[in-house]
Amino acid sequence: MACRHRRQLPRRREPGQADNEGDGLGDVCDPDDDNDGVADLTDSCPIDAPELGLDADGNGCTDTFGGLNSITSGLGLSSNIANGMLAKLRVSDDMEDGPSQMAAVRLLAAFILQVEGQRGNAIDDATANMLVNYARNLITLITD
Ligand SMILES: [Ca+2]
Ligand SMILES: [Ca+2]
Ligand SMILES: [Ca+2]
Ligand SMILES: [Ca+2]
Repeated sequence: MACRHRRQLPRRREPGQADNEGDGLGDVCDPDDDNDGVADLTDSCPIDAPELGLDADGNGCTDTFGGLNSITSGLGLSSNIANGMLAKLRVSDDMEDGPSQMAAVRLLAAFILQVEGQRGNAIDDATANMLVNYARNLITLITD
């Protein structure tokens, strides 16, 4: 379906044109279908806005253990640092569904401490901020 020029038209829903978040701009014409501030072209979840703004990496999706795992894996850290960080995430992820929520939170706190330990060394400042915010978002999601 073509995107019609409708700048002069009043805001209204057009029948037959999907409008995911109901802002009056049909998906075809809407550069951001879920109004999360991440444009469709770069939004990994184009019709799903992150929960409570819990999107530390700005990919347009609610942050997940899997997401932090792949970011951490992709940092190019030396294997002893990366393995320690990834192990904390893996065990925390295993625990958060069970009765060990607090253990999962403690492991994420340990992950944050490890990031802080590498800040300015193996991990640059901006990346460290993102990783810490990401891990905090996971804590929020676990304890919510
Ligand atoms: Ca819309
Ligand atoms: Ca979006
Ligand atoms: Ca995200
Ligand atoms: Ca999104």
